[in-house]
Amino acid sequence: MSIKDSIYASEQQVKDFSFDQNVVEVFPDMIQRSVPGYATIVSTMGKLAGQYAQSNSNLYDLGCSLGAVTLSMRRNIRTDNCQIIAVDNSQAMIERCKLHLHGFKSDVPVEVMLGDINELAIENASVVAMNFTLQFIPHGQRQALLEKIYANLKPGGVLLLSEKIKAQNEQCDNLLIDLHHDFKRHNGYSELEISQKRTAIENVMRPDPLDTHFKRLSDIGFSQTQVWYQCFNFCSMIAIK
Ligand code: GEK
Repeated sequence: MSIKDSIYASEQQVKDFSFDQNVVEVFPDMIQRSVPGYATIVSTMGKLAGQYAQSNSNLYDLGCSLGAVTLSMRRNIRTDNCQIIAVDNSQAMIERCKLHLHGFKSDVPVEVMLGDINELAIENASVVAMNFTLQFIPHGQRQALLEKIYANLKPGGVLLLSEKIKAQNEQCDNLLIDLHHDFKRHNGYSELEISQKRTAIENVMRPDPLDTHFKRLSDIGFSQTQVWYQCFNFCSMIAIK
């Protein structure tokens, strides 16, 4: 059972958001109540991974947090000789992720690694999943990270990319932000929690517009990019090499 997120329930001097022990404790509740469609996105990413996994290859979960996508991919892999590599640069997340994954049995090997995905060697990949992780990478490093992923994907391999996005203009962006805040209110977050979380996250999470994602992925060489899920300013894409 997950613990209820009340990190921003009391008025406080808001610091920049970080994936520390306090966040780890409440993370499943936090992400479920904050990201529209999170459960659908995670389960569909697993199905897509099952569809695109190639034998004798690696599947990556970059910014794995507690390993939700790793678990979902692991449940769906029917191909021979695949392994999953799950990486996060938060020590607290990685420790809890290991515990979490050990709670479920599977024949698919999983390596859980503490590390910065910008420094990670990606090899022989058929599927690379980034579920709401790229948005935390500084803008100047996004292109190089995606180029590295593309270069080490096998032909026919896929990038599964979920992101919070910015709308084209301020009016539409405000509309999507309002709808998202309404979703959070509906899930029990107070006005104070919504506004303090917004302050905490604004310096660390910087969404790109959908056009920027499409152009970057196509410039890098991906032959097809398709949005398969969007609700308000949250979307999930598949990019095929
Ligand atoms: C899920 N995918 O539940 N290197 C490695 N990890 C990083 C880096 C980096 N440079 N920067 C951020 N992270 C998960 C949810 S959460 C999204 C992903 C959210 C990690 C960070 O520590 C955190 O665990 C994760 O990326 C982002 O399906 O909370 O909105």
